[in-house]
Amino acid sequence: MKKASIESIKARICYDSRGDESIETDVKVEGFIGRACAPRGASTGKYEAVGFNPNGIKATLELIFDYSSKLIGFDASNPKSLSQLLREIDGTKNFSRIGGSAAYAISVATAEAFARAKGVPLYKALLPKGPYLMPYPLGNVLCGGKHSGPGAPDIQEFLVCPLGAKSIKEGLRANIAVHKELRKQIEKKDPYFTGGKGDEGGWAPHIKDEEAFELVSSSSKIVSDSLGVDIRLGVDFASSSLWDEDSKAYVYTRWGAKRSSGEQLEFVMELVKKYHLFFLEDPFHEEAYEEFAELTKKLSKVYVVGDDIFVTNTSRLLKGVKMKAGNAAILKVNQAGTLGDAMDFAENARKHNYTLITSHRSGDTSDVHLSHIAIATQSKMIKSGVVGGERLSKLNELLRIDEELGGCNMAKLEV
Ligand code: 2PG
Ligand code: MG
Repeated sequence: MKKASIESIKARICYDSRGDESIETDVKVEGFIGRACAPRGASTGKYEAVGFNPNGIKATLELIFDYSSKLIGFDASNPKSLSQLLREIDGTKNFSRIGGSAAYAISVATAEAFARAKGVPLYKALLPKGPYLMPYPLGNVLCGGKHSGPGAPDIQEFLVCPLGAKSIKEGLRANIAVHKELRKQIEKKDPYFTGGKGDEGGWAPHIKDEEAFELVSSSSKIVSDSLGVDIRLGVDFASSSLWDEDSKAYVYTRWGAKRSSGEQLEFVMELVKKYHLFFLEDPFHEEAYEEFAELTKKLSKVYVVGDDIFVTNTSRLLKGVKMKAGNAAILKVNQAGTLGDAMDFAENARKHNYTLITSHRSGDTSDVHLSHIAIATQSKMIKSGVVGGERLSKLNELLRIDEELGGCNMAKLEV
């Protein structure tokens, strides 16, 4: 697509779904404004881009103003060259001066402004020739770990995915139905359940992990049978949050269990068998390449997914490729910092046959870019919760894209 340059950049402080401060930018390209507000994680990886300037969000804002003079006039058509320029200006590896939130907001807003200037949707501006396939919605129905209070399970996310869905409409309907059915099941166990939810909109009941597996599994089965759509279970262990370096063990405080790496591997294998899990995110902590490789070798037709271990960083992914650690990767633009870097990560993941899953953050905004990025990176799944305004904004956007494309085929999964 023909070049177009950045005309202005404006930044402000906005709030994310947890009520935490975030950076939003308006970028103007050929008179068209693109706007993006950065999301923020709670279970962040050690190697992610740094969120803000160490002196805080105000210092971050001032730096955006500072950097703008070097960005104005720059070509907005190519996220990768913009990313390179931002890195050069920042002079750091992980955006520790300007902050990853600013890098995110500038790069995503620029891409949106460019798409608007060209009169095409963002996914088409990023992937002009297609093919366009719908990612399967992977939805958090029950929250634990760092996304909920101390009474909820240790495991961070109990996920469902409608693998049998033939369209995004059918898929979203199935996930929402599981979320509703699960509430009924929880209330049967606990008549005083307050309806409390975790950060990503999944229920956050006062139950143990084993019970959570049973309830999510039975709810999915009920919905699967009634809608005639195969629904499978997945888990984000967010193991870096459970790992205790001193005792070299995964500590499940609420469960009352401590598992060595070997025991964790056995535990994960048992869960796969018992609940027919198809998706295992961060089953080990962020340095555990060898354990990831061992588990990947032992399983077939299961996604062993790296989030905190790869942090949307191409060189960390390539180390995984070399060691055969995992077979799938989470893509979070703000982990990388810029959209250009995240797209480079996506290309490498596809090249090495790692299945891509584009993901929200636990603290998110009502922006809809995630859906476009998932399609443009040819992600097979999109992890974006099930309910809640900041989750549904993205899922509803998929419905609009589906309509615009005249009904879009679902991506192909290998499970
Ligand atoms: C994760 C994410 C999103 P956070 O661990 O995958 O679900 O959580 O944004 O808190 O890192
Ligand atoms: Mg994760």
